Amino acid sequence: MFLGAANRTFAVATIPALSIAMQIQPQFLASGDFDHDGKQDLAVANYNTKNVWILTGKGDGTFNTQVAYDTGAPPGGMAVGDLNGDGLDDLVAINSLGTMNVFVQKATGLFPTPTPSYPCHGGPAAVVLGHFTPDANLDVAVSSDSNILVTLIAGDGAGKFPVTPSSGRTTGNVPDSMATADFNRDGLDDVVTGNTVDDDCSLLLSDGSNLFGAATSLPCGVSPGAVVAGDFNGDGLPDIASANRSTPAGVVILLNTSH
Ligand SMILES: [Ca+2]
Ligand SMILES: [Ca+2]
Ligand SMILES: [Ca+2]
Ligand SMILES: [Ca+2]
Repeated sequence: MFLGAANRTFAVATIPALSIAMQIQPQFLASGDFDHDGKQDLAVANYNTKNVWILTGKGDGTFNTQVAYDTGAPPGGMAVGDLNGDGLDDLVAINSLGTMNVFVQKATGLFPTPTPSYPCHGGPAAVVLGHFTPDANLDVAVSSDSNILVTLIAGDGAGKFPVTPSSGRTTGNVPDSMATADFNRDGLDDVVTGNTVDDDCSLLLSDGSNLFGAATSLPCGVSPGAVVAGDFNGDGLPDIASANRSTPAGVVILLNTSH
């Protein structure tokens, strides 16, 4: 772990439990305040042991002993947001069974057990939270690298996902990474996937239903293994950057021209 310092160098610290427990195969990390004490905590998705660890932060760069939550299947990507509007960070974790585990923070901190799970189709690759439908509730989008699609899972504003998601929208092959922003500035968040086999990105605009609109292919280099959204030219419109892991390797910037 690297601690930020005023001179922008970093001091290296390692969480011993993570460095010695190799058999747990940590697959993904997310941060949030999961016990609402004002100190940042870590969530660790452990692929081999099929659980998520929560390490509550002490506020000095060290962490308390983990609390483990079973996920029933090897977890992969995670995302943090406030699913029920109570101001407390919640967590979703997708797993290899094609479901997502939902962690809604209790008033007393941390999460109830067992963790409820909801279907999200196929072998999920990436997950993001956003306002994809025209209500105030936070929703989930999951990309599947086995089914080559993105699924929209509408939240009910109480931390539940009662509507079985539609079969999803086809993307380019294989949507290993995903990012979200309101790319067309219509008030609904949209998603973009990085497709490592088709060498493109898929832009899926929210159309106000419980399904994204059909994907548009964007040229974003060769084998884009990661994609992020951000306003890189300061015009107020979210742009896209992708990291390309095949020759020619590099980062491609797609500036948003939808004024
Ligand atoms: Ca905390
Ligand atoms: Ca919450
Ligand atoms: Ca939009
Ligand atoms: Ca821009």
